[in-house]
Amino acid sequence: MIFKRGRDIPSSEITPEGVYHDRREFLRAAAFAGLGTAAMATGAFAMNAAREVPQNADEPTSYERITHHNNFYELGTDKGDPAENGNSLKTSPWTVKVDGMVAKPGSYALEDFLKPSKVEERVYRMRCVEGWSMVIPWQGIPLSDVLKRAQPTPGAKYVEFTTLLDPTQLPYQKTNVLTWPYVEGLRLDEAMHPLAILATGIYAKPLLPQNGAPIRLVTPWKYGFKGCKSIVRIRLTDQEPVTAWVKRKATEYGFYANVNPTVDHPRWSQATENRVGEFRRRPTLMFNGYADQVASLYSGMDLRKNY
Ligand SMILES: Nc1nc2c(c(=O)[nH]1)N[C@H]1C(S)=C(S)[C@@H](COP(=O)(O)O)O[C@H]1N2
Ligand SMILES: [Mo]
Repeated sequence: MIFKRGRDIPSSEITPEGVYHDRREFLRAAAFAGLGTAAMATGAFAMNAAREVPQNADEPTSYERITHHNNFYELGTDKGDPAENGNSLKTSPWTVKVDGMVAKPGSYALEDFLKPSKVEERVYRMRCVEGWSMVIPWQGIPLSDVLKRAQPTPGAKYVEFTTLLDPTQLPYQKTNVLTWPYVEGLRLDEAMHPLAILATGIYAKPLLPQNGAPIRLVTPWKYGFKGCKSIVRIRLTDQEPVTAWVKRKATEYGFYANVNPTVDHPRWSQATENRVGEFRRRPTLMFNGYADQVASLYSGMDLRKNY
């Protein structure tokens, strides 16, 4: 079959390299997303380009597993807790505030926050720092969209993300497993990278509370804890954000948190991973397999020091 890239297809519709690794996976993903022929054609176009990069075969993880094996400590520390306790989180109405070092700060109802952007389909490998991994078909908007709209001022260097603070909705905020609210951060250039998205759905369904409804960060080249859930605030700053995990144990959970099979966690190896649902462990890939896209962000940096 020959696909042509239509002239009328905006570049924002082109699936980024490394998302679809083979035709089978692409067609499955396209089918559940209900993509039209034009989008299918562009997907296939990108798929052919991506084929030059060897990738391991990546079957999307089942919806059942994606929604029942979670880390969301505000809803409990066992993997099954967030699915069980998620009902207490009220995800509508929802407000997202964008502030700090931006020319256009604002507080938006979620619908208005999303409206100017086109929701995109991204099938990403995800790797938890604890050693498990999944392949998740996300829907979301590029984080760069939101940042461009807010217009960071020249001194802005970092982006901080904050989860809702409300112990009535997130009952484990009454405990001190972490310092609440959960805070994460990225360098501004990382946040502007096209792979970084704010996700609102999985398998074309709105996010469930356990996955960080109604909107959460996704940075597939980093360990899962960067993916701040149920975000209420995005703040631009000139200081490296002090993240919840850096506060908890900076020697074990660094600010960068790039997936790196050659830098072990102090208490375990990061060389291999357990893809949830699989029996045999797989080798972990540098930057979780996204090195071609993101390695240049870290050129000249000592990744042992900046873990
Ligand atoms: N607010 C908040 N966000 C969070 C966490 C958390 O405990 N609280 N856990 C992180 C960790 S450690 C991982 S691995 C991912 C898991 O996302 P998932 O459950 O959607 O797979 O969420 C991240 N985001
Ligand atoms: Mo994690």
